[in-house]
Amino acid sequence: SSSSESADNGSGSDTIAIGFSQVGAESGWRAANTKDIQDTLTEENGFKLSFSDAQQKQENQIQALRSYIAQGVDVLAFSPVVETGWDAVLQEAKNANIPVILTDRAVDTADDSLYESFIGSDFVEEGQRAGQWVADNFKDEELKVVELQGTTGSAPAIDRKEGFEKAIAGTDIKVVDSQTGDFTRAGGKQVMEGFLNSHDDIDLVFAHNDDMGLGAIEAIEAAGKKPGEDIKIVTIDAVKDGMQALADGKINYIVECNPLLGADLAEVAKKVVAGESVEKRIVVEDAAFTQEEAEKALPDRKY
Ligand code: GYE
Repeated sequence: SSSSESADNGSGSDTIAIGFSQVGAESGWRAANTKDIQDTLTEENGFKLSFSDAQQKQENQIQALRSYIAQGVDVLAFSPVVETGWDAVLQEAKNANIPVILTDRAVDTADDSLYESFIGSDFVEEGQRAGQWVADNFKDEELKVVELQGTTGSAPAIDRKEGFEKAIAGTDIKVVDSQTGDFTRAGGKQVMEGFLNSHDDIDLVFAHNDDMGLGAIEAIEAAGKKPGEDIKIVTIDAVKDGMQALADGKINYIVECNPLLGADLAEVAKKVVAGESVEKRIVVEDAAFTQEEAEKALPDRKY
């Protein structure tokens, strides 16, 4: 069994060997998520964590998962960079009797017995809340929106787009352009520069994360316009830099995405290894912030 393997590999029979494949280091959100996982899955807490950064490449994640399977870890966890293309490696884990826990992002698979649990936010709802704020505040206006999408094919990019579109359906709020900025600040800046060149009448930016919104702020300022006033900005995540820009009036609204998934992951991993049943889907709760609320929340913000 997997627990006797953990005794064999010298980590002690009570220690859980866990292999974690992280998406990358693309954003402030990701940095907070990585720190929380590394701070929680400690030896003190009963874990021997092997951690790797896939630099936003699926092939790197598959390679990392295969090497953890070969090492015979007790449990695998990962945040899948994109939704599709996991069935083969998940089947390999299953054949090796190694349970898999998904954190943060979902996979798209016909066979959901290939993983034990998925811990993370409801991204459709996040997009919907962002769109609802726009609809509530500008419902009687013709509004031209540009969208900075997250990584193509990733669960948060697909779902946030869908949720936002649902919320603005039937209004005069129109998404006139939408491209990926790969969840990075540099990507957001570059795509926003292109948008500013091809549209002279942008009213609002919907960015799938704070970092791309922060990149858009740079592009808007370089074009001689005022972010938050001439061009409104709505983002998702609520990491420190985003919250600061919100409090400073450069962003108008942020829907939170909670990156602190370590505690839930530790609990689910312990249960799975002990053979106890776990919930298939654990939805993490998110808040949302206006400019005034960001100002109040900032001093106590942990990430
Ligand atoms: O919103 C973004 C990060 O998967 C929820 O990935 C996560 C997203 C997060 O790059 O900042």
